[in-house]
Amino acid sequence: MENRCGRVALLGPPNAGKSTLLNALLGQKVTIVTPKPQTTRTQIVGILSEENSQAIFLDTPGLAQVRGRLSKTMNMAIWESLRQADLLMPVLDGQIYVRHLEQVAEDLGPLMQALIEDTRPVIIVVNKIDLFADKSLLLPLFDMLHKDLPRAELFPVSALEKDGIPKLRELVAQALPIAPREYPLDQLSTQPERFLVAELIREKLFLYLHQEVPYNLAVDIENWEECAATGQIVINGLIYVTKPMYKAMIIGHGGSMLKKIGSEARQEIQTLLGRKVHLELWVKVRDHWYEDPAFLRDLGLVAEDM
Ligand SMILES: Nc1nc2c(ncn2[C@@H]2O[C@H](COP(=O)(O)OP(=O)(O)OP(=O)(O)O)[C@@H](O)[C@H]2O)c(=O)[nH]1
Ligand SMILES: [Mg+2]
Repeated sequence: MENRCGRVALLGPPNAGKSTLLNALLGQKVTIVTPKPQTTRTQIVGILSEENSQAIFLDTPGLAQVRGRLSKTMNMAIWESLRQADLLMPVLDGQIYVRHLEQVAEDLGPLMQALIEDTRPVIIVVNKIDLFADKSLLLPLFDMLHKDLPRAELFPVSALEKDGIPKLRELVAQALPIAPREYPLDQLSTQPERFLVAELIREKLFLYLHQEVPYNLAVDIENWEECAATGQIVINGLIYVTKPMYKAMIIGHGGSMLKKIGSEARQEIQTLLGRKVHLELWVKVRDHWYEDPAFLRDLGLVAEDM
């Protein structure tokens, strides 16, 4: 049997479950997930290798408006992923559109237009079907999507409950072009481990901080060392914020917030690395960090070829 290999762009509105879906497809966490929109900030690569296929998934930021240069690089990550893809995979939050069909055009207009003008294969994933019992509610949405884009496959899943995931893996593999594998069988991502560690810290910050605070912070790994005496990996993470007020909120009363975030992040980092980890977090004010292209590049928020 010939090998199939290609890039699959996960695209769609914020919070649709693109990152949850990618982790479910891979059976491992390569990208962070939170209930807040605009969690993903750049293109994240997740590689699914099977006996006769290799799907290179591109997770992307949600299609929406954010401010400044970070928003530019986020948008670039979306359109760049769209350009690179062999297979286009919009992900929609089914629960929203079964109730508000008219919102599809509002949220997805430009993306649907781009897909209509394109000839590449499309699988539209309608996610979060665990949230409603009556699956016939999906029919008007499916009808409309089919009318707009007859060549698209429509596929309902629950990424959270892994419902439909094995079948979706098969469908993706079949839609890829015939081509040799690009990455070794055991490679899961192209992002360095350091980046994923910073992301796991950011995930906990997103979970515990509210309003505008998560959107005004960035995480960088300053130092990463193996301690020969204890066998631990010592990691120093630096959390950048735009205002002293946010620094105080992240640290919390007597350091309690930062302690909780550090302890939860450390547990996940230990699972990822399979090693004992000593994690130290510091918070630093750096005004307008999101406007500094060199800094965004250092943080890994601008992909090499962007
Ligand atoms: N009930 C339910 N919730 C889901 C499902 N998939 C994702 N979620 C939840 O939806 C929220 C957003 O998930 P993400 O995977 O971060 O969404 P995203 O599309 O990557 O979001 P951005 O990165 O912000 O664009 C999280 O709270 C997930 O747990 C699903 O199938 N069912
Ligand atoms: Mg995401």
